[in-house]
Amino acid sequence: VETLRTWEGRYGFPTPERKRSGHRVYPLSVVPHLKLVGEALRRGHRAGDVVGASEATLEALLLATAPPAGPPPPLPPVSTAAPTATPASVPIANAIALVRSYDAVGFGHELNAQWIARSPLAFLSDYLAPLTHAIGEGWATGELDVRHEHFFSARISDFLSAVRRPYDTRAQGPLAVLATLEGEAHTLGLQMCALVLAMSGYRVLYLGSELPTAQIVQAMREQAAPILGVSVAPSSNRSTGAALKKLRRRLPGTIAFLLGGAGAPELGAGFLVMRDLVQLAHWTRAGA
Ligand code: B12
Repeated sequence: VETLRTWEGRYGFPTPERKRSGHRVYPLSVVPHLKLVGEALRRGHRAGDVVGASEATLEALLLATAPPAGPPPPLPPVSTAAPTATPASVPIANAIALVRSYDAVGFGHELNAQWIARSPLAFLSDYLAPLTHAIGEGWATGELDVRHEHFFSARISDFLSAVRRPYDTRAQGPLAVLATLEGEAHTLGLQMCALVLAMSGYRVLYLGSELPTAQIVQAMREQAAPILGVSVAPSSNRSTGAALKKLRRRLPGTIAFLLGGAGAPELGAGFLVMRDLVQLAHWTRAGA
């Protein structure tokens, strides 16, 4: 009942009838609608996106995100403790075990559980970014191999695209073009950046990895985009700084050029280097 009251206050649904005493009474007719909301939440959609939605919208959403046919999958080994009481290392260790055993279904459940347990920004900053770095550590120490990293990267890339979709459909803000330069294959940081921008209402033109600078310039022109975001991993070489400066010179000075990723060089004026996603979120809130 507590939850229903919160939803009513926040999203205007469900609306109860009132007894003479003032107590709320929920009509039975609202139950099917509530079940649809419950199922959408169970599949990882956020309350803000589904609680106020009509039954028709929810049905369409559930159809689009239908789980594969067959018996329900076993529950993943998620800690039952309250999220705040769980040390960050526990969910990370869980996730690594699921990656190591290529348990796509279990890992999907774990990602959904972590997504629901935190705000989107906390999910990215406190869970997914440390998990991605832990995968890198495991890879470097030989505990994991590149096949595990590929499995992980593919799952995360799918997950980030899926959770971004509802924000993309509603976004009406300035357009941000996102890409990595030639030779740069790391895209997960860029996808995280795309999600933060979309959540803040920015439109995102996500162009992925290894894009020649001339192509980036052309896309920016065609779309009259005011923002460019480029991600640089620590494996990038020395020529990256020069390529970024060249790209900057080919763009109008009014364009906000965001640089992120652990290998992003400090290039001075003309670049906004963001060391983490919280910084990016602040930037978007400040109205860019
Ligand atoms: C996944 C991965 C890969 C995948 C990438 C798949 C994909 N689709 O992205 C593949 C297999 C392709 C790969 C390849 C390589 N990789 Co790699 N990779 C990783 C791993 C595990 C994750 C990388 C990642 O996504 N990090 C992104 C985020 C989580 O971290 P971040 O850079 O700190 O960014 C944060 C912020 O800056 C922000 N952000 C990021 N980008 C942007 C952009 C903007 C605009 C903004 C505002 C913010 C922002 O978001 C993040 C959240 O906090 C890392 C481990 C690690 N520690 O990162 C190794 C790692 C980066 N890779 C490494 C290496 C060596 C390589 C290879 C050279 C391996 C090889 N011998 O072939 C190649 C290079 C390929 C290339 N040409 O680029 C090393 C680099 C070491 C170094 N200092 O040189 C690392 C650190 C692994 C390790 N521990 O050894 N890799």
